Amino acid sequence: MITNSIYGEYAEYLDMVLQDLEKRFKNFDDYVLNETGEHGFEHIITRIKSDESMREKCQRKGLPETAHSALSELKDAIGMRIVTSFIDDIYLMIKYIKSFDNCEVIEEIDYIKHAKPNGYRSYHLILAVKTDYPDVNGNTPGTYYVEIQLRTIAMDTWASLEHKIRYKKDIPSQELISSELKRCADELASCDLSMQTIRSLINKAVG
Ligand code: 0O2
Repeated sequence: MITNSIYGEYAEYLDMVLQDLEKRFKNFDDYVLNETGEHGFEHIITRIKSDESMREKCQRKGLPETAHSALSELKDAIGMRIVTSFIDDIYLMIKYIKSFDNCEVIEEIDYIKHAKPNGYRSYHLILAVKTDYPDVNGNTPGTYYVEIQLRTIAMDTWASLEHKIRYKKDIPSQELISSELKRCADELASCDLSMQTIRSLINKAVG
């Protein structure tokens, strides 16, 4: 098959990997809901990195624009963002993800315990998923990589708004804006902690 996509003949497998994982998370949510009466997470957003963004990232990283760079050197062609209500839900999800039998967490960064200097908070994982499909290194079963970001609603709100305004160039008072953004991130983080505490108190009170 002739294709102009940077993902080449492997493009067709990316959605399948994503859908399989999404199904597992939905099953987990049903299980948690059944056990606790509460959802395991709020919602999931998925994306395959666009051809244009992946080519731009290859250029930025000094890599050739090939399927090998996109699917083996770089590991975020397939992306999932899991948004939870509370901080504890994030760590419960991570425990669940680590229990998958055909997946291995090969990288993890806790930007919640160690926020970025600008205030960004989220938990990032790179998952190596063993699949039934061929991969770009000539293996069948092949390995596909998935970047998973886990955040609370508050962290997601901040990241979405910051992402929207970050790309506006020539902003006056850049320093003031950065410090205000950081202040907002810290206030939201403090709310997350308070909401977590309130939830724990309620759960303890009702048994
Ligand atoms: P998209 O479309 O969201 O994937 P790099 O990927 O090289 O730029 P690195 O070090 O590999 O960076 O990964 P990093 O910084 O740990 O995480 C990359 C992704 O996390 C970003 O993807 C964002 O989704 C999110 N992210 C990281 N830092 C910030 C931040 O300060 N603000 C916001 N809003 N999001 C952030 P991309 O590349 O933006 O694209």
